[in-house]
Amino acid sequence: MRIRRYTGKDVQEAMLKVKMDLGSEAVILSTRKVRKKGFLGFLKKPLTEVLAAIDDDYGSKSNDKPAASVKMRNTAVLSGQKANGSVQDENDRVSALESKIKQMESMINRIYADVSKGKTQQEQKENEKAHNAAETVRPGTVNTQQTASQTSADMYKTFARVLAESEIEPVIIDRMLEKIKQLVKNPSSVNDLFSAARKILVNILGEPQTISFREDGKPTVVIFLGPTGVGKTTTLAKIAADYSLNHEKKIGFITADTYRIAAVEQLKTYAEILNIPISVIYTPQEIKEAIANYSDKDLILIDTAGRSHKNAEQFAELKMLVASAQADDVFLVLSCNLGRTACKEIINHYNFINNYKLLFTKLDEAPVPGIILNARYATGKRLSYTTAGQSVPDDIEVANVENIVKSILRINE
Ligand SMILES: Nc1nc2c(ncn2[C@@H]2O[C@H](COP(=O)(O)OP(=O)(O)OP(=O)(O)O)[C@@H](O)[C@H]2O)c(=O)[nH]1
Ligand SMILES: [Mg+2]
Repeated sequence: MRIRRYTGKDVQEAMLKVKMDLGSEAVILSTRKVRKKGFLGFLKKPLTEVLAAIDDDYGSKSNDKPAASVKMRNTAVLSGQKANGSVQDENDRVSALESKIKQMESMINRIYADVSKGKTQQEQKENEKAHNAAETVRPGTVNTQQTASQTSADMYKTFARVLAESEIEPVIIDRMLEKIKQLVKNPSSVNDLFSAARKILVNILGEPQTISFREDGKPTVVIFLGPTGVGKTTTLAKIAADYSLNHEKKIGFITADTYRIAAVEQLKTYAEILNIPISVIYTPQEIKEAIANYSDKDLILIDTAGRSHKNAEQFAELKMLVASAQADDVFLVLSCNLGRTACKEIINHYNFINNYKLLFTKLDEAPVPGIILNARYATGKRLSYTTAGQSVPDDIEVANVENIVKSILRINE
């Protein structure tokens, strides 16, 4: 891997130099403001320095192939809205967006490549576990000849086992069994139970809701909360990219995450790529002013520091921040990797918020998304988005309830 530094009067200029020299596959490792060396340097405007890297495999610039076409999946997936304008305008806009997205995608993927490498072994194990479990019971492919000889009791046992393997809370399994026994009096096969369960679960999970925009012309303020490392900042960037690139919303970022050294830089990098202003606040009291400064925006997205719910002092500060922000929408971000007990504990700690939406990340890493059902059942809060990968802005969608249910019930269609 070759690593080089580039400077420019602003980030755009420095990025252009990176692109010209290393091509579009270059990975941005960091950006920072620097001053020219020497006494006079302090009198001049700071420059932007970008540290970029490229794999040696990519060879020289001439071998650097144009970025493959990236489909604007998000446009359809997230909202179904379409941009206006002539075909030419549309083409220009799409190519501009494609190159922006490609740049972001490649940046994120490479920066986290090392982390992913470490996860590969664990993922393999989880895949094997999921595969074995799915092999044990595949409701969609159950042989009716075999099941004809099964008693109803066996069928209910099989059904309960699948739900337990999907890490569904026992109390939910019991309620499901009760309900299904009322609905399906004489099941001819276990498939009858799964068909009934499918409808019940779709109903429990309910219709997902994304950001509810204010209608009074004031900016809609949205705050992202949740435990450490669940993907709050990455998800906020994915949502910002969608609203900024696909719906031309004017966005402002506020970060209250000054706890980790790299946290502000992480959001600043997204802010620079998306051309979104960012303010950093150091105390909960500053948030009102930061929000007021964005009165010309449509959407204000607030990133918070991942806080352990077990640390009373940190959590008290978070509560103050939430109270001062008076956000229109609160997203509680939870990772599908969380264990059942941890998830229950976290949810209990966040019950100081009256109204929030559940947002689940790392669906790609979880063998089964049982936690989604457990959390929805326990809180009664709406589902919103799910994310399934590190790629900004692609790996996010409005929660697909049908797919979540199929995955919980291990239905392969
Ligand atoms: N596999 C996978 N990784 C994800 C997903 N969302 C985020 N990540 C990764 O999770 C890691 C943490 O993401 P962040 O966005 O920094 O998480 P955070 O909640 O802001 O972390 P803190 O601010 O430290 O609490 C990064 O490596 C992300 O790329 C996802 O849906 N799937
Ligand atoms: Mg963060």
